[in-house]
Amino acid sequence: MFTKTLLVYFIVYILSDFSYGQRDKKFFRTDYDYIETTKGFYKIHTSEQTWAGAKRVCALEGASLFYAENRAEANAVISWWKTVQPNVGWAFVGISDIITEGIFETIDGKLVSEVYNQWQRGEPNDLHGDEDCVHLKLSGDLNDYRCDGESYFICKKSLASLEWNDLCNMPQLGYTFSEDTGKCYKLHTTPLNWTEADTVCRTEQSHLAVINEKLEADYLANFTKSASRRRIKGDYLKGIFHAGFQKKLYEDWQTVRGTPISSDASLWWDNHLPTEDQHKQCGSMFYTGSLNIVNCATKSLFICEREVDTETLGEEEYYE
Ligand SMILES: *[C@@H]1O[C@H](CO)[C@@H](O)[C@H](O)[C@H]1NC(C)=O
Ligand SMILES: *[C@@H]1O[C@H](CO)[C@@H](O)[C@H](O)[C@H]1NC(C)=O
Ligand SMILES: [Ca+2]
Ligand SMILES: [Ca+2]
Repeated sequence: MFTKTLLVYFIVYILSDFSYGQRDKKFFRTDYDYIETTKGFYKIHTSEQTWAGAKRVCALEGASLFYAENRAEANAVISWWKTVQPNVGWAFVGISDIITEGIFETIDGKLVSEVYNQWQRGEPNDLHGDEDCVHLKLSGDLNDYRCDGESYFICKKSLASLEWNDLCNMPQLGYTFSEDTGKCYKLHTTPLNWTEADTVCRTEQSHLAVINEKLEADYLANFTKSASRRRIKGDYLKGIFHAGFQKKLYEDWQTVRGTPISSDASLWWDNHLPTEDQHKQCGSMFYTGSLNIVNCATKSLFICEREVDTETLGEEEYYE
């Protein structure tokens, strides 16, 4: 027993050294479960979204809105669902007849007749002429439902489609490792307000960039240079990038990691630490790298940051 445990540890050690983040680890994200029989990772979201919102959240997570390819996958997912979220009765799946009424298609353009399609009796009924998005019920039946209704939903990532950003130890390939800071960054070029930007970074398992040293500010000023020059069109505040600090009600300025902001005045625009201003409660970085504060409703580009987590996850797979 003792030697067996040692052996397992040894194997895990070897594997984490040599197949760090590889597909054979069967690891995608800590919030997804892997089902061996379907070779896929799944997550049931229990915060409700419209169908379009659900599709977007899955995409931000690096996955896509789930639909079952066949009955075997439907059965496997439903039995997993019964163990993890038995109180969730139905969830949006990636099938709709938004494009042509009555022609249900998957989000990647397959006809519903080519995939799992067990409709509930009497469905799809396009109730009130207003049901174009599909729910999978825990019973295994499909039903068409309003796209703007909010529901739980299931995201899926197939093992075959899993790619890995080795330097950043994450599935998102859009993150760049910086040798200067030892962290990974992604510049988002779709302008959003601070709150939305914060959510987008978290969904990607990162956070808005926390800048508390000159080296990092300099690196990021250079990192964002191309975007500053490219003049991305749209109605947003140019020349700044949302960054990871804010002033919450009754609290001091702090980073999104809950730590104090840097008190080194030379990091701040005009050598001023942020002050009380009820209209400016969110953090940003000026294109030169100096820190600044803005109204949280301001739309701008933003930088997500990820600390590289070298503790590889998903090792429990090997204990079976
Ligand atoms: C600035 O960024 C470019 C490309 O991203 C890189 O090649 C260059 O070395 C960087 N310069 C500095 C001073 O970091
Ligand atoms: C940010 O945008 C979202 C969606 O448009 C909106 O609901 C939210 O109130 C905005 N937040 C701020 C602080 O303006
Ligand atoms: Ca319809
Ligand atoms: Ca219906």
